[in-house]
Amino acid sequence: MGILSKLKRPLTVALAAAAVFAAGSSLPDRAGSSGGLITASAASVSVPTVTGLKSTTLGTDKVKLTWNKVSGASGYQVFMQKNGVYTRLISIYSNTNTYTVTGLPAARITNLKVRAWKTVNGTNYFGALSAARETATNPAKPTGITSTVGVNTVKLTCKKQTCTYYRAYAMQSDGKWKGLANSTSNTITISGLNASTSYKFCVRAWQRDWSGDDHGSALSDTVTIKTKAAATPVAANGRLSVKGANIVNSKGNVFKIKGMSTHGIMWEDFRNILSVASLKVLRDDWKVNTIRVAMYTAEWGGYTTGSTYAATAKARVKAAVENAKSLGMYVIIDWHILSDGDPRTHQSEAVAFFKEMANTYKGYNNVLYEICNEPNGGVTWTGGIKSYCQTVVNTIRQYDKNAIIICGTGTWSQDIDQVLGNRLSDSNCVYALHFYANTHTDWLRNRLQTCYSKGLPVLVSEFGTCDASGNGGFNKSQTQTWLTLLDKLKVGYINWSASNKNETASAFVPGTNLKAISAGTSQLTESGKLVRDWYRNH
Ligand code: IDC
Repeated sequence: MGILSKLKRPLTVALAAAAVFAAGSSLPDRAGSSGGLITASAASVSVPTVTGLKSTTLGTDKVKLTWNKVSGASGYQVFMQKNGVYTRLISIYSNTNTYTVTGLPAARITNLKVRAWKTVNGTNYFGALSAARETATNPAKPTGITSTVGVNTVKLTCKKQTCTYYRAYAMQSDGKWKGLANSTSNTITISGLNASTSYKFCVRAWQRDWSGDDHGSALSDTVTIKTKAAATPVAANGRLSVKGANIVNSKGNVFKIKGMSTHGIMWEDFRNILSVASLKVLRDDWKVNTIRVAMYTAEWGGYTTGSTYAATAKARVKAAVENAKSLGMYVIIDWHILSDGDPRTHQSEAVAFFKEMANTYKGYNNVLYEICNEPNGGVTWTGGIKSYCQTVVNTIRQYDKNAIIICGTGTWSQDIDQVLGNRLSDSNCVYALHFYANTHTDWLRNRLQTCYSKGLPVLVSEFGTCDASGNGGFNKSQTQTWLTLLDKLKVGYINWSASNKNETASAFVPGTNLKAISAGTSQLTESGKLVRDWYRNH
């Protein structure tokens, strides 16, 4: 039988000892372990067991005990458990009911018991030991805090010390500390933080006692930490390139372009979406990684319709490239042919334009070139588009060896199948497939799947959620069927359009200030809501 269970016996234990004694000399150090034990006459003196033993931890080295007084007691003895044995700490020679244990180490589990005694006719009679009070001193204040800072996480490390666990706290806006994360090691990881945000943290060490109560240290000194800026799409992925039927990042992992296209940038209002503020909303709230800058060539105000228009368009393209670069977004410079049908109509202007662009942006890793939006009017891949593309690609490659070049295909960029077995010699080209969900359905999806399975790199550099006219016929389910397929193939897509024109394809309601769009859905059309929601979740 162990000493602990012996001590639990609810007996009146009498110890033979001198009537007068000095503390610690003639009273036993171990409860129930003295010689000269119970006598027949002693058994008649009853000393009740101490009850109501309570404690308050006072800092790192003291525990204050209180208990219910035993009536008629001559004094008390306080016992502390050491190496599994309750050993006497003190004999108190009066009927008092408090004692403060001092000189304890920090974070020390401290189990205490008290018993009363009565001295009758020179003999000391002891009550049983009380129930144990299980407590602990507080751990020391954590020191030496260092941090490892991430975008959404911070790891705090403090000097290792005695305790059960460490807890990190963050200062709230009301000035109060809020516990965030625990760790049994001296490194605590705090997650779920916002990027580019300053936080005040501190650490507290906790010691758990045997009854399950935790005793906290003083708070460490405060550390102020700013989380890192979120990696931008370009910072995270670097230069894109074509690998097999997909676009990959600089590490060779498949990268899915999720983009918004402007409407025509010759229109003052529509080009406003290219402001840093609005692009940032598209990047952060919409999860867009690519902006397509649609520079019409032949429509009103288009690049080929006059030198003033050309100069204006070029300046806007350049501003857009810089804004996208500053936000780490990919940008597509789109030679937006439409009514000019055959790309060869303005081939010489295209060559001059892309020569300048490639020379200017050869060192940029966020620029892609789309060299003919939508050939149409009967021109086929082999009947003119391919030769145009090869000429412009060769021009670009004189300067920029690395940028992806997007080549339009026949019938408003639907005839990707014409490219099968007839690709350009340049391996860093992708071929454009455009769809409008209420017009182009299974038959065009099947064409995509066939071409993809044969290894043709395709990019949906433009899609609408509605009729091909851009107005009417919003079709949510066809859009979702398309996007589901594209996600499965990891083929990128870019929505027409991030504009506020009063037409179904527009993402923003008429009147929206495109220069400073808001996050959230309050400015969005049905189409805008569908696209934003998809982009945020896929
Ligand atoms: C449409 C615009 C519309 C404009 C018209 C002509 O949405 O406001 O009046 O061009 O400039 C495309 C073209 C794209 C079209 C779009 C919708 O690439 O320029 O925009 N579309 O018709 N191909 C298929 C559809």
